[in-house]
Amino acid sequence: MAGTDAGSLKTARLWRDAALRARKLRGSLRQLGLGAAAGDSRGAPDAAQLVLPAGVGDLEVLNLGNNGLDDVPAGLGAALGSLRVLVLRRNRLARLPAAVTELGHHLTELDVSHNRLTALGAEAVGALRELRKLNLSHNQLPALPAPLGALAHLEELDVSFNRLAHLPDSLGRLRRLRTLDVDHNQLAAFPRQLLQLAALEELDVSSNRLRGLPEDIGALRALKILWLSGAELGTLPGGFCELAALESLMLDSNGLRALPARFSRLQRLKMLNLSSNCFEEFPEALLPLAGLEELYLSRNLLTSVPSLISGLGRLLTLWLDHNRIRYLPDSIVELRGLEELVLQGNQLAVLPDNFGQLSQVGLWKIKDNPLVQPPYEVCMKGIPYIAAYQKELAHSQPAVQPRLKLLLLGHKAAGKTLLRRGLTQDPLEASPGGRDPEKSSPPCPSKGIEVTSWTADASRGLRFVVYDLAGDESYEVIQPFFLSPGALYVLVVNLAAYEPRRFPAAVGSFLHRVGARVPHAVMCIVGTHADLCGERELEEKCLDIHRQIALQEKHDAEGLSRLARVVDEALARDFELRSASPHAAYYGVSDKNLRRRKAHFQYLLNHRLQILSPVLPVSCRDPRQLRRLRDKLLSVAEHREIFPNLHRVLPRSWQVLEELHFQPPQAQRLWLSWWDSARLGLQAGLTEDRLQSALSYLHESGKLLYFEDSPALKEHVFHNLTRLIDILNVFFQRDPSLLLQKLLVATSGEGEAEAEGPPSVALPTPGQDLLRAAQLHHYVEGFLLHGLLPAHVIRLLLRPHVQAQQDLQLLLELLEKMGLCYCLNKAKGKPLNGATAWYKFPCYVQNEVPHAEAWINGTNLAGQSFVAEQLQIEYSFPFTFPPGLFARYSVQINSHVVHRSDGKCQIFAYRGKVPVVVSYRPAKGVLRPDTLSIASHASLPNIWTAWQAITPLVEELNVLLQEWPGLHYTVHILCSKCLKRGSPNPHAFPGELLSQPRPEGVAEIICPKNGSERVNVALVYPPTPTVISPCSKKNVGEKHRNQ
Ligand SMILES: Nc1nc2c(ncn2[C@@H]2O[C@H](COP(=O)(O)OP(=O)(O)O)[C@@H](O)[C@H]2O)c(=O)[nH]1
Ligand SMILES: [Mg+2]
Repeated sequence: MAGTDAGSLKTARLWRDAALRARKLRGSLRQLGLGAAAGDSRGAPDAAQLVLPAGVGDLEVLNLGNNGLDDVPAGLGAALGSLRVLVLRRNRLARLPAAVTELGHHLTELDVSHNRLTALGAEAVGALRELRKLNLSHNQLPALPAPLGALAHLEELDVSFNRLAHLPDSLGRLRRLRTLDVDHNQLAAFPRQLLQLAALEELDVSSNRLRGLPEDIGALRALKILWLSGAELGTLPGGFCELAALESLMLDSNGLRALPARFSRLQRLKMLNLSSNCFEEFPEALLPLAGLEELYLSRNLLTSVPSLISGLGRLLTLWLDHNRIRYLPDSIVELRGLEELVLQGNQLAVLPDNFGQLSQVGLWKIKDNPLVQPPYEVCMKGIPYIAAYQKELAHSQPAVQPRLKLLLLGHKAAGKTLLRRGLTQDPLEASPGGRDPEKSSPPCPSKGIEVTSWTADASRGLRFVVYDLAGDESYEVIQPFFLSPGALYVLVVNLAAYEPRRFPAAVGSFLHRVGARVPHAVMCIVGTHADLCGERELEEKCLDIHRQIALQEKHDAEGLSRLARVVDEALARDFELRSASPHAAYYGVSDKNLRRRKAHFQYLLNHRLQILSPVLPVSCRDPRQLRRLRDKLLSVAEHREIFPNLHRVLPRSWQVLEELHFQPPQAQRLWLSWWDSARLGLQAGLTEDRLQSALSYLHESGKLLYFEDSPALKEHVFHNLTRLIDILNVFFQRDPSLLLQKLLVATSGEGEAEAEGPPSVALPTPGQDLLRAAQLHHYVEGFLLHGLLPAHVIRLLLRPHVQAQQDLQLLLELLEKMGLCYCLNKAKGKPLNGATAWYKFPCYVQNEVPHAEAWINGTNLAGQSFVAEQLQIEYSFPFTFPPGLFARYSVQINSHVVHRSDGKCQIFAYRGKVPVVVSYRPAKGVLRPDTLSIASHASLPNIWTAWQAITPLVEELNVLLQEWPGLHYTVHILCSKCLKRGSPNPHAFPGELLSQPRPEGVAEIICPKNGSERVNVALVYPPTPTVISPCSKKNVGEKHRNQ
C-alpha cells in the first residue's frame, strides 16, 4: 500500500473490496465500480493514492464516480488496456487526468460530469479519437478546445451547466453527432456552426440568452427534439417552420407573442410547450397540427380558446391554466381522447353544455375560477358529477339562489352573539331611538354554536346563513367542521378589552387557524364595544390590530419563503449529491418529493388569507352603526370576484328538493331516511336515479349531511343542521351541573317513557332517588374526567332530541364518522349482544399520561427493551396546531389498534402484538413547536413489525391533515441510534423518505449527529413506501366540506 495514514488504508480496502465483489459477481474482472455508497463521500479519499488491484487488464468499464477524487491513480492508463467506459462523475477533478490521454485510443465513453473542470487540455481531448459519448456537464468550463471537433465518432455530447460563452467553430464537423446538450451556459447567440450538424436529432439550448434564432435553422433537418426553454427568443424566424422532423418542441419562457404563419408545416409535432410566454391570442397557427398529443399553454395571457381547437383530434393533454380565459368553446367537448385538462386559475364562470362528455379526463384541475355553472362544489368532484348536473339542468329550469355563509369567530365574550342578534334583527323593528337589542330577546348563557338564517336583502333575495361559533375552548374539536371555503369570515374583537399584547390570542391565532383550514378565506375584522372606548383609544387599537396583522403576515410569508429557498437549494444540488450529504437538509429526498414540497410552499404563499381592511369598529348597542356594518357586509358579499358562489346556477329541481327538505313537517325531524328523501325528490321532479347527485351537491354546499360513501349512514339524510348542532352542543359545553340536571330531569320521567331502559337507571322508586343522583353524578364525573359514557346515559342526555333506540344508534354512528367519539367495546360492524356500549370522547380525557401498566403488562417487553430498536415519526407544526387534531386523531386510529389506554396527550396501544405510542407535545416558546409523534419498537430483525404497526397510523394522520390544506408542518423520522442512546435531541431524517423506496444497494444510512454513526437502512425507510406521502396535497384547496 502506498501510504500508512488512515486515508490510504481505507482506500486500499475500498479497492480490494470492490475487486472481490466484482470477481465474485462476474468471475472475470470486466467491470469495476468504486462508487461510494450513498452518504459515504465524506470519508472518501481525496488524494490520488489509489492503487490498482492486480488483474485489471481486462477491465472494460471502470466507475470511479462519487469518490471525492482530485486525480486518478498514476499508471491507470497503462494498466487498463481494454477500458472502454470510464466514469469519473462527481469527483473534484480540476482538469482532465493525464491517464485519460493514455486511454484515448480505446475509450468510447467518458463521463466527467459534476467535477470542477475549468479547462480541457487540447491534447487530452484530441487523443480521445474513438469516443462516442462525452459528458462534461456541471463543470466550470469557460470554453471548449478546438480539437473536440475532430472526434469524428462522437454521437452524444453533453456540455450543459458550464460557463460557455462560445462554442468552437470545429464543432460543426461532428457529422455523427445525434444529441447535443448546451443548455444552462452563457451563449449570447445561437452558434451558427451547429447548423452543419445534419445528423442531429436532439438539441438542448435552453437557458442561454440567445435572443433569437437564425433564419436558416431549418438546416437541422433531422432534428426531432428541440429544447429552447428560457432562451429569451422573443420571436421565431419564418425558417423555423422548415424543421419538418420535429416531434417535441419546448418553447416555454421566451416572451413569445405569436408563432410564424407557416408553423402548421411542423406536421410531425406531438408535443408543444408554449407555457410562460406572452400570448394574448390563442396561436391559431398550431390548429392544423392534427397529430398534436400534448399542448401546454399555461401562464400566458389568453382570454379565449378558438372553437377550431376541436380539430386537434389526437390531443391527450391540454394545459391552459393561469390565463385569463373567460369562456371555453362548446366544441371542446369533441376532444374525446383528452386525459389531462388543466384549467386552474382562469376566469371561467360557465362550462360548456355537455362538458360531462369528456369522460376520459383523469387529471382535472379547475380551482381558482369564478364558477357558477356548474358551481364549484360540482366541478371539483369531477367530470361524472358535471355530467349529472348538466343532465339535470337540461331536464329542469336553471335557478339562481344568492346565499352566503357568514361565520362569526372570536374569543369568548368578544360580542359575537350580540352582534349577530343586532345584525339579523329586522331593521324595521329596531327603532331609531336605540332600543337595546339584548332586551328584545332575553340574554341566556351561551348555547354553544348557533346557526340562523338571515335575509339581509329581501329585494334581491340575498340570504346569509350565520354561524355563531362559540369562543369557548370546549368547542375546539367541532369548530373546524364549520370552517369552509367560499364563506365570509368575520372575526369579532372586543375593543374595550383589547391590548396590543393580547393580539396573538384575540386575533393572531384565529387568522392562523382559518388560514390553515381555508387557505384563501375572505375575512373582515369587526371591533365591538366601540361605545365603551374613547375616540382616540378606538383609533389606536384599530390601528394596532391592523399593524400587527401585517406584521404576522409578513413574518409568516418570510418564514415560508425561507423554507422554499431551502427546497430550491436542495433541488439545485440534484439527487445524487443530496444522497451523499447526510447533514444537509432533504438528505436522500427524491426530486419528485422535493418538487411536490416546493409546490406546496408556493401554494401556501399564493393562498394567504384575504383580510379586508380596515378594522370596522362598531357598538352592538347602536342600531345605526349596526346598519352601516350590515351594508358593508352586503357590499363585500355582492362582490362577484370574491364570492362567485353567490350567483351559482342550479337545476331548479335541486333547489326545490332543498326547499322541500326544509318545509314542515319533515323540517322538524332530526333526519330523513333515504326513502323519505326520495319521495321529496319525486315531488321536485327527480327520479330516484337522479337523487344521488342532488344530495351530493347539497352535502358539498353544506345544506345538509349525506355520506354517500358510508354504509352505516348512506341510508339517511341529515337535513336538520340546527338540531344536529344542538346535539353537538350538549356534548361540548362541559358544564357538570348542567349535565347532571339534564340527566336528573330525564330520569325522573323514565318510568312511563322507557320500559326497556337499562336497570341501573330505570325503576326510580322514591327511596332510590339519592342513589340514582349519586350514580348519575358518577357518570358525569367519568365523562368530564375520562370522556367515558355508556350508551344509555348518552340517550338520557340527548332527551328530547333523540327518542328511539335506533335513532341513538344512528346518531352515535354519525358522531364516530365525524371523529368525535369511538365505541370502546364494539368491533366495527359487529353487534354487542346486549352488553352496554361505552363511548369515549378523547377531547375530554384529563389524566396527563395513560395508565402505563396497561401497556407494559400485556407484553414480554421486560428484558427485550435492551435489544429493541425505536421507530419514531415526528410531525411538527411551527405556525399553528390544528385545534382538536389530537382528539380527532385518537378516534381515527381506533380501528387500527387494540388494548388502548388514553391520556390527555398520549395514547398507548397495540397493533396486534406490537406496541405503539402516539404523543402530542404542546409548543414551548417559538423554538419548540407543537409536535405529534407516532412510535413503536421491535428488535432489528423484526423491525418490519414495528413499521407495520406505525405505517397505517402515519397514513391515517396524513389523511386527517388533508383537511388542513393551508397548514405548514414537517415530518421527520427520528434516528433510532440517537433514540436508543437517549439523546435529548435526536437526529431527524426527512419524512419524505417514508414515501420513497429503500435505495438500492445501500445497507446503512449515516446519522451525522454522533460522529457519522451508521444506521441500518431498515430503521429509516419502511419496507414498502407509505401510500400517502406526508407532504402530498392531493386536491389542495379542493376539499369538499360543508359550506
Ligand atoms: N357595551 C357593549 N357591550 C357589548 C357589545 N357587544 C357585546 N357586548 C356585551 O358583551 C358581553 C359578551 O357578548 P356576547 O355577544 O355574549 O359575546 P360572545 O361570547 O362573543 O358571543 C355581553 O354582555 C354583551 O351584551 C358592545 O358593542 N357594546
Ligand atoms: Mg356567544
